[in-house]
Order: sequence, then structure tokens, then C-alpha cells
Amino acid sequence: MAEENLSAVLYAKGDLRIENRPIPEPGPNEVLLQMHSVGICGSDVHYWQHGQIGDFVLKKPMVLGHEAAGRVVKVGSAVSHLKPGDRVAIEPGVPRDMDEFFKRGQYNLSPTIFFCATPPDHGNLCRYYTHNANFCYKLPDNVTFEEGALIEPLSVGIHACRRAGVTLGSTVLICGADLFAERLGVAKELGADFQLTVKKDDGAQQLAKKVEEILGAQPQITIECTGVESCIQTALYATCSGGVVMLVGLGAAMTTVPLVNAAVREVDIRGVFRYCNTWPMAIAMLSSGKVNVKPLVTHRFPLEQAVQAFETTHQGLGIKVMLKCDKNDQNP
Ligand code: 572
Ligand code: ZN
Repeated sequence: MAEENLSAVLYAKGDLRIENRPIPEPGPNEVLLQMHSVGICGSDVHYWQHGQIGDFVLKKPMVLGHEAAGRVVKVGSAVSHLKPGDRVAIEPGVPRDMDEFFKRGQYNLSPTIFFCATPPDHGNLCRYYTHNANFCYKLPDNVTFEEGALIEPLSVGIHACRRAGVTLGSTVLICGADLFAERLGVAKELGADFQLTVKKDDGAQQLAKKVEEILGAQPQITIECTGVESCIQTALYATCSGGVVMLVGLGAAMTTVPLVNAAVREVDIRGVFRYCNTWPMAIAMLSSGKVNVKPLVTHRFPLEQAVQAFETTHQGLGIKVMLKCDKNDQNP
């Protein structure tokens, strides 16, 4: 092999290997990227632990990683908006067809979409990776590669807030999966006004009342990120009549919830599937300093130590674990 392209490849559940693969050539509409920073997502860990998520089953070796940023090293013949040296954030979902979803601007819903590290599509936890140039977004000088990688999870939040109708002055309840004091501390540091730690036998209606007491009003919008039945119940009871409950966390396929209570109070229950059209807004938010994602990165590992990095994530230590893919630049 002429030049190395060290990659984190999942062969089967529990079998994650760091191995060399060929450096790919960009197609006409693609760019070749030297990867810099790739965050580990819960789904990467889930594929590693279980070999599948729902109907998406690993059948052949797959490169993991979909929260990524890197530098352009080569551009395809039809690419005019990027040049070698440009630093970019990668949007991992690239529609394959100009179908009705695509035409409506909801390309995330297209059933044939390519998505990094969703079987059988390879991800970008490697040294060199090719991607559709239209889904690579140039980073301003004041936005780091790690912030660029964090645009992917930030996009989930942006899309959820957009679909929920969150705006300036909205009263929002976020149900999060984390009860660890350290994580809650960071949530507070990054903007949460109040926090409520749930105990095992708190009832859903009782918790909804507590939320109202703490906020001084019922939230207009609840963003439910746990997927846990009791939390979805709390979300529905807690939300103000005429409000919105946004389901972001995914749990059991069948769940018992106070549906009639929600229906007669005109509480809309909505869902999200990843995101679409979020990268430009995310870049503006980061570049202007309106959001600060930097404290979320708690661990860094060189790509060679990807297995340790996955173990760290799996143990629930820290918040975001970053893999550093450029041998010569391990900076944020
Ligand atoms: O960052 C995107 C993302 N999406 C996740 C999980 C983690 N990260 N999803 C949950 C799993 N679904 S899925 O439909 N699927 C495996 C395609 O069950 C996609 C969204
Ligand atoms: Zn993810």
C-alpha cells in the first residue's frame, strides 16, 4: 500500500479493528479529506456492542464514525466551491435520489439516503475519506475542527428545536438521559436555568407538578431525549395545553403514554429523524459565539487508540470522546 489510511473498521459485534485500507480517489463531485477530529456517537458504540440497530444489521466490515471534520486534500473535477487546504465539517447524510422528500427539502426522510456508519455505508473514522463536496461545509477560521465535528450532534438539537417551534423566550423542558452529576454540571454551565434530578419512584404526574413549580409555569415545549416510558409520560403531563412534545430519544417500539390527556389538551407529539439543512446555521451559531460546545469534549484519543476510546464511551465516562485522526495535528 502506497500511503497508509488507518481506519476503525467494525467486522462484527465486539470486533473493532484498527487497520489500513486504501486511500480512496474522489469522484467528480467529491472531495478527498484528511480527517482531523471524529466524535464517537452512541450509535457507533451500539453497532460495536450489538452489530445492529433495529433493521440496520452489519453484514460486512464497516468503517465507523459520523461526527467529523477534516481538511480538503484533493477535489473532484466538478467541484468549484472547495479547494485543497480548506477546513470543512462533514454532513454525514447525503441523499442518493431526487425523490419527493428531497424536492420538499426533507432529504433526511429519503429512504435511499447514504448515511455514514449506518450499514452498509462506511463512516469516516479514518485518516483519509471521500465525501460528496456539497455536504462538506467550509469552517471559518475561528471554528475549530472539534467544533466542526460537534456540528453533527448539534444538528440533532437544531432540527428538534426547529420542528418543535422553539424561539426566543420559549419555556422548554428537556428530559435528558443523564443523571451523572458531572454531566448535569456541564448542562448548567452551558445554559440550563433549572435542573430536576428524578428519583426511581417519582410518579409522572407528581414530576410534572414539580416541573411547573420550578419553572413557575408549564413548559410550552418538551424535548424528550431519553426514550424511557416514564419520562415520555412525564413529558406529556408536564407540557402546557397547546404545546409540543418532541420525541428525540428512542426507546421501546411500543410504549404506554397518557395519549387522551395529550389529545384533549392539544399537546402535539412530534418526532425527528436526524436532521436536514442545519450545517449553515450551526456554523453561524459557533462562529458568532452564540453557542459553546467546547466544554462537551472531555476525552481525546489518537485514532490508533480507537478501541480504548470506545471503551471509555461505553463506560459512560465523560461526555464527548474525540478521536484525533491526523498524526501531525492532535489539537482541538
Ligand atoms: O447522529 C445521528 C444519529 N442518529 C441516530 C442515532 C445516533 N446518531 N439514530 C437512531 C437510530 N436510527 S435508526 O433509524 N437507524 C439505525 C437508521 O434506527 C437513526 C437515527
Ligand atoms: Zn450520531
